[in-house]
Amino acid sequence: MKSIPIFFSFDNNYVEPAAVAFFSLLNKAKKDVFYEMYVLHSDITEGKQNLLSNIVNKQGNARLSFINTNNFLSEFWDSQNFNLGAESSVFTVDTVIRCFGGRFFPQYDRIIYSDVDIVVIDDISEIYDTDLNGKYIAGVRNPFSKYLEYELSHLKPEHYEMLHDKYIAGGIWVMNLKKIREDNLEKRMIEVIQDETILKRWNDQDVINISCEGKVGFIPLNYISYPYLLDFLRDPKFESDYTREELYDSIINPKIIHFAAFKPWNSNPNYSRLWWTIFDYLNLKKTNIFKELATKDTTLRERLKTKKYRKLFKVALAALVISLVINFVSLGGYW
Ligand SMILES: [Mn+2]
Repeated sequence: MKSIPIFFSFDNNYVEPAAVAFFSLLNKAKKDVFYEMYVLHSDITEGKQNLLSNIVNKQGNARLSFINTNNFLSEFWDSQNFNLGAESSVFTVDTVIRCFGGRFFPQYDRIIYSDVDIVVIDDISEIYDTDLNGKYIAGVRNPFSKYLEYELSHLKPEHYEMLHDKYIAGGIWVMNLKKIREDNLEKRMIEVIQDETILKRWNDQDVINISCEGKVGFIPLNYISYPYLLDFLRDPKFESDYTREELYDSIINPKIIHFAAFKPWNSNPNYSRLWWTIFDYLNLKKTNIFKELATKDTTLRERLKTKKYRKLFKVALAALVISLVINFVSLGGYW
C-alpha cells in the first residue's frame, strides 16, 4: 500500500465542489494507493465537515482530517496589492494559505496540494514521486504565459526574466516541505506578501513563483487539463512553452480537468456533465455559489477578445479627446 499525503484549502462555500473533487480522486485511485487527506480551513462548519468525511469514508481508500488555520496570515494580509486578477476570481486568505504547507505538515517531507474546482479523470499518484531535487515545488507550467500578455505583465522585469518560461500555475503542486523548511521559505513568502511593490495578480501563484525564484520542477499539463484549451489551439497565432503534442495530449489524455476559469456550477465548461453526474450521485445540494447558468455560453477566448476590444476602444477614445483638445488649444488664437 502506497500512502500519499494530499492537502486542500478552501472555505465553507466550496464544500460541494470539494465533495465532487474528493469523490473523483478516490474513485479513480489505483488499488494500492491510500490518501491521507487534509483540509486547511478557517470556517468549515461541523455539518459540512461531516458531509465530506462521509463521502471519503465510504470510499475506504483515504482518511480525511481538518486543520483550522486560525486565520494565520491575516496579520500579514494587505488586500491593497492582492486581488488584481480577473473580476470573477475570488481570492481569500485561504487562497494564499496553501503556500504554507511547510508549517502545517511538519510530519511530511513532501505533500501534494490540489485545488477543488476539478474533476479527476485518472489515477494521479505518480506525481507524488516527481523529482524535487534542489527544488521547492513542482507544478504545471502555465501554457498561456507566452500567448496572453496579461498573464505575466504585472511582474517586475527581474521577476519576469526569471520566471517567464517557468511560471507554474495553481491547481496542483507537489511541495518539497523538507527544503521549504530548511531554507525558511516561509520568511521569504511573507516578505513577498508584504512587499507592496510586488503586485499579486494571481495571488497564491505569484507568491509561490516569486518566492521559489525558479527553483521549480514540472508536472505534465495532463494534470491541469484546461476545458477551454482547444479554443486557444484553434488560433493559428497561439504559442506556448509546450509542444503541440503536449498541448493536445493534455486534452486527449487528461488526468485532472481543472475548471480554472469557468465553473460547472455557474457556467457550462467542457466536462460539466461529468461534474454534475457526480454531484447528483452524491446527493449534493446547490448552495449560494451556484448561479443560474448563463443562457449564452461564451468561451474564454471570446471574453478575452471583448476585453481586448474594450481596451482598444478606450485607447481610441482617449486619442480622440486628446486630438480635440490639441485642436481646440491651437485654434484658440482665432476664437
Ligand atoms: Mn482552481
